[in-house]
Amino acid sequence: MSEKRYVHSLCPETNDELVVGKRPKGAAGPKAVYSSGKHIFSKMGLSKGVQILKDVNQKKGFDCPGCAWPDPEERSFAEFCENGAKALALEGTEKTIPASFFKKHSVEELSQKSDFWMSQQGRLAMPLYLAKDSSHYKEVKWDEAFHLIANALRGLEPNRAAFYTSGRASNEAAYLYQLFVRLYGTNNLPDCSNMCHESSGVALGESIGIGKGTVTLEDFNKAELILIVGQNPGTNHPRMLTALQKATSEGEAKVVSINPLFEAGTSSFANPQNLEGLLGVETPLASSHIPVRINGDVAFFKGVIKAVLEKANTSFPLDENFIKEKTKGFEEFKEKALETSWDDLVEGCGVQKKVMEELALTYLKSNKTIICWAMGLTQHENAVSNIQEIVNLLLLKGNFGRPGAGACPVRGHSNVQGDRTMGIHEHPSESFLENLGKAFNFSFPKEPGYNTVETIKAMEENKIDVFFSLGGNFLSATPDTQRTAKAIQNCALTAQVSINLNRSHLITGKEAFILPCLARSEKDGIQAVSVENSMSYVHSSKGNLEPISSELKSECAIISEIAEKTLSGRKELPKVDWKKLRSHYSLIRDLIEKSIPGFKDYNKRLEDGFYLPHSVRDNQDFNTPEGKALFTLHGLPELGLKKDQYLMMTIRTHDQFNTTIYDNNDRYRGVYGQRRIIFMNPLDMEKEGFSEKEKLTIISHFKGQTRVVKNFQVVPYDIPLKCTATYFPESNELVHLENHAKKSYTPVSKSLVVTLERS
Ligand SMILES: Nc1nc2c(c(=O)[nH]1)N[C@H]1C(S)=C(S)[C@@H](COP(=O)(O)OP(=O)(O)OC[C@H]3O[C@@H](n4cnc5c(=O)[nH]c(N)nc54)[C@H](O)[C@@H]3O)O[C@H]1N2
Ligand SMILES: Nc1nc2c(c(=O)[nH]1)N[C@H]1C(S)=C(S)[C@@H](COP(=O)(O)OP(=O)(O)OC[C@H]3O[C@@H](n4cnc5c(=O)[nH]c(N)nc54)[C@H](O)[C@@H]3O)O[C@H]1N2
Ligand SMILES: [Mo]
Repeated sequence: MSEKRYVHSLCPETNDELVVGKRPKGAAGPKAVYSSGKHIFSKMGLSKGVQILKDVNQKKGFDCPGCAWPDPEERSFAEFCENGAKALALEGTEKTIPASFFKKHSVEELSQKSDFWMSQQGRLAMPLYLAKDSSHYKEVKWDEAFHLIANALRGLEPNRAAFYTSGRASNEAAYLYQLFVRLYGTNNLPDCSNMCHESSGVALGESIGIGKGTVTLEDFNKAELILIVGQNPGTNHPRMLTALQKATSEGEAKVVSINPLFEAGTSSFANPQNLEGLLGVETPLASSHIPVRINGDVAFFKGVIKAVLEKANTSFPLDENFIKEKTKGFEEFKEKALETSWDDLVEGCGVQKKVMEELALTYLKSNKTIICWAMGLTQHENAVSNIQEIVNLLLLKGNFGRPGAGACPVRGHSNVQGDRTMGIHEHPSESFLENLGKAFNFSFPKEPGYNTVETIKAMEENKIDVFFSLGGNFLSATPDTQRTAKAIQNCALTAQVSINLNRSHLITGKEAFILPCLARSEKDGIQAVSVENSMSYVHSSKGNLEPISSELKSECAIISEIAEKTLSGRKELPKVDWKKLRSHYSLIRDLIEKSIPGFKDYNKRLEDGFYLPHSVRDNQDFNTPEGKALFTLHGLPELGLKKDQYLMMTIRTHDQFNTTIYDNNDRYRGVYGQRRIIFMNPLDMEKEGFSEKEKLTIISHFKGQTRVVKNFQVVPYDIPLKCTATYFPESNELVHLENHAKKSYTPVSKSLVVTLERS
């Protein structure tokens, strides 16, 4: 094996100049419209650009490949946002990567390029193969690729293969994939959810008996109070701002943001879907902002709960009836909550007692409260506690299964929730396997498989030979990049279904494949697929653009061909007509209907769309073992920062979708030209003697071990003392693999303990 091929850069530095500018007061407005247009029309020309924007998120069109925020019943003519436009521009680009590109550039050479450069190269247009010991990818025929992958799988004990999914796969693709993997004989189905909202699923599952959010979009118009916790909607769910604007201007909702940063989107918003917004007239959104310190949320919500319990009275009571009829554990919960000392709570969250008391009063006065959250809560060691404290607070006033109230984990990838419903889960529930088993009259494997963190460890221990990836960018999205890179290289074969080039194509097993697929916005013959949004609403999605290359296959076609070749001749397995399924997705939906509850008349109901049944939302039924919603008890997380240590969160800029980098700017935070930066409070900078733009080495500490990255430029920022922030994925090298949330195994990418030195 040529050692050289395996010396790679994992996140190369660039020499681009960092410019620190002014931060805008609010989000969207004319600049967002300009930016959308720039991305779309420069990459795909006017007529294709208009075509793509006309159909995105429309009823007969296709689902935006960006985030999982739902579409309103009444659609605007332009039902997309600036960042959706960037995602569309990337998949709708006219540029493809020719075979000559891979002849010219070796894998080693490509790995020296930045993520931004990679995303600018255009769409992958033909299947590619990196043979053992070779330095360059070369074009390969689909049949040969399928044959080689199937052969590698056929020779294996099934648990020596792992099958990753990123949350963009459609319901049909995800269902076929999990069916194939389980027939093959394993539950090794790690997915991006493991790094994302897994903590929400675990927490809600335990507390209220269902791992999904309990509100619909209509609830936002009825709510009296909406808390936005650990989430940056202006960048990551921009269409949520329209819902918040409606809730505050047409409804009566008060919006409170709880975040170390006062993000532009939550402060105010100029809705580009109406004339005032286009001209830049802003609606203030959050009535107040509470700058909690990083990972201060358990302490903060415990404080609010304590004050709610102390201040509840006959004018503003708890929902005693709900507590009595529908919950368990209240008495002990109340006793413990009242015992915690205010000093510990204030120290734990960095917020004054008075502020927690004020929010408690506002909460008591509101009859309908929604609490929203995202990665600011799910990516901590105590992430499950964070979310369960939110549930505790909601339970006190019976904010479940009522209009205008509930829990709203705001999902990331556009179909990440649907993929889970389809069975993309390394630890499927008994009832899921039972239903699948009945549909196929077969006993599927029960032994839990590897989640994302466990997959990397298994690779490290040489327990995985074949790694298959349905979308995503496993290397760059996962923690401990150096270690993960070595682990991946232990595999004999890696294969990825992708639409554009990314770093996981460059850090591979001994043999590797890139299998290019159709994007959401492209025509897949006459077939439509379906997706489920963040609020359990299932609807169809049908691309309208001509595919960029005739060589592309749909995800369903790729999966079913590999399944067919891998499983052929295994007489003990139930018969599945893979060929027929790939030419008629309606038949896949028939199978889904047969094996997953809630999909009755799936094909018929698809065009209009439908909500999946939801025990809590529909009937206030809590399917926990006790049959009630549970009040849960949580200690305060250890603070334990040494004098020279800081907490660091890794967050997204305004110009990226996870590991896909659209540009090097973060307009809403006033940062331009460079991504290798660290935000710091000016008082902390002064204490350390750091000046603006100075280059720092960041050292993370976990259980006596360290990880180091260099040359991150300091940007002074309005962030709580002792808190810092860097961008993902540049700082993933700092996240120790074993540093993950309790119970959910979600990597702790939001509260790293770091020390800082001059580079
Ligand atoms: N344009 C665009 N859209 C996206 C994505 C994208 O990358 N780009 N990614 C998609 C995906 S997969 C996901 S999961 C979502 C992610 O959506 P977000 O969760 O909004 O993404 P992050 O940038 O990780 O932002 C986390 C927010 O939490 C705050 N925060 C961090 N630590 C804490 C804490 O301890 N407590 C509190 N209260 N707040 C904290 C940060 O300041 C930041 O505002 O967005 C989805 N949508
Ligand atoms: N430090 C740190 N790490 C994090 C996070 C963080 O906040 N901080 N966030 C975590 C979160 S929330 C998530 S969800 C993960 C994301 O993890 P992933 O989902 O694995 O990563 P993405 O960057 O979204 O994947 C991008 C790639 O998907 C492929 N792709 C795009 N569209 C399609 C399509 O339609 N079909 C197929 N087959 N492929 C497609 C493209 O080739 C693109 O390069 O990262 C996690 N990692
Ligand atoms: Mo995510």
